[in-house]
Amino acid sequence: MDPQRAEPLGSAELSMPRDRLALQKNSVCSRSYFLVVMVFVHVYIINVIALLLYVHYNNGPGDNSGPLSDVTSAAEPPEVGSHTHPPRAPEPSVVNRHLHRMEGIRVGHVQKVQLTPGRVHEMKTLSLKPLLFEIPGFLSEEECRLIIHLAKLKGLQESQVMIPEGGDELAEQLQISQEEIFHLLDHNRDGQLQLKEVLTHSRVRDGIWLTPENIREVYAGLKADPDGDGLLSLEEFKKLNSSAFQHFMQQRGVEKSQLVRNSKHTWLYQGEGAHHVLRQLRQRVIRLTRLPSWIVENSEPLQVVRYDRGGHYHAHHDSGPLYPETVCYHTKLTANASTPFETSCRYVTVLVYLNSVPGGGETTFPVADNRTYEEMSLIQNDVDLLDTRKHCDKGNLRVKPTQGTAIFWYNYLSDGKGWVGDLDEYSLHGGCVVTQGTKWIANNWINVDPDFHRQAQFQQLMADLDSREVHENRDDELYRDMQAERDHPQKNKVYSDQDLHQDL
Ligand SMILES: [Ca+2]
Ligand SMILES: [Ca+2]
Repeated sequence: MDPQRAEPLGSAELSMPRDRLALQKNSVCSRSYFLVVMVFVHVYIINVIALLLYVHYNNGPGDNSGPLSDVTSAAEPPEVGSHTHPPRAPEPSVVNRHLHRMEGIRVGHVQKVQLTPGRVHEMKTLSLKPLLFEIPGFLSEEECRLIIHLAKLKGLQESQVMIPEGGDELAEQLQISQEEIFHLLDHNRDGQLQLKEVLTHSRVRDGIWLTPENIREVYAGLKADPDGDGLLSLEEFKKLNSSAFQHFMQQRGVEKSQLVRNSKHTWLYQGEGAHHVLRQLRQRVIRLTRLPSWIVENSEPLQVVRYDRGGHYHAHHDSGPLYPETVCYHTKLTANASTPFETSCRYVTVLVYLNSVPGGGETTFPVADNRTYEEMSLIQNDVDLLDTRKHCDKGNLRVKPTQGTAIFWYNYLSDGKGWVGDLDEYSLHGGCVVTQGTKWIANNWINVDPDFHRQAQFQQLMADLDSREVHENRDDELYRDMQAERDHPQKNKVYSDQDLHQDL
């Protein structure tokens, strides 16, 4: 393209020799001949330049403003396992830097979606904050049973192990004084620490889920609140060792029910060569979310979770907030920077219920479609909306586990330009305690770096690895290593998917 650009350049260049030729029409033949040759040379060079420009702009995204211009090759679909796939056409979403986002319309709205040949599914809007949908019959009974079977063959591990003490070291490293911690915790700045201010802090730090009763128990055990007003003053707080809480709880004995989550899980590879049901599930997720296959194919493997009776997962976000310094686990290798904040950048969660649970086990969205979101108001007196063992019934929305039903939601808002924006705090959710039977679910997370440039670099890296045929399961291994490191910093145990393939 771009004849407009090439043409003025060409005519300007050509005009000079033409004039000269006219002025020197009486010159000797050899000189005229020389000029004609020169004109030819000029035309030739201009043609070459025009051709180069044509090639450049045609291969390019057609817009050389901003970061798009140098991610052309990265934006090509990486063609995971391209040696066995038919070539895919470049997706417009790549070029336009636009991720599809469903319209919720209104709560209760039902839209029809075609996910499998010859069948139309119904997708119902459950909430707008977060944007949450329910799709009954997303998986068949047989597919659900098979995925459970594959997970059992692979073997499941505890989802949360006790986190060793280390809070003091961190505080020392950061050189934060007790007084500074006190002021950070004193959210309402009244010079006293209320129970909920202490609770919020404790959970983040050590993964033990403290209830208001636990806190009172710890206060009594450590004689931390001598005036007995249920509040910690700065003086009272200063006398407390910052790891005293955890010491106390551990000596007392922490049961699984007191952890943030109580379940077992495993990861199932979904890339090339995986079981056809797992491949189909991934394709169905692509059709459901309408996100580019090159993003979905390079996202985390399928996580299968089992909650036994008494199992739960207190309310949480699937991904973290985004600060300028935040890097995503999946693009960390390409980010080429050491930053203090890391998160999983799970743009979308697709959760499928693999069985119908006889009692409990609902997925709760405690603040769905709430008018406001405020972290501190999640705990009011003794009602803790985050507590899925005690207060699931007080949340705004609960989804009952029904075999084959999928729910999916966006953990991040849009940035207004078609890419990923801020964390949607309303996506807070948890697994209510299972009171009867066992609950099996499968999670597919779609990872997108909010930094478009880094996501593109990541895609390029994956495409390069693939073209070198480094390892057929390299993306899965990449994720598995990250996940293992995150879940079990001490053990870092990595399971082989080859075992699974051989078993099948
Ligand atoms: Ca306070
Ligand atoms: Ca007190």
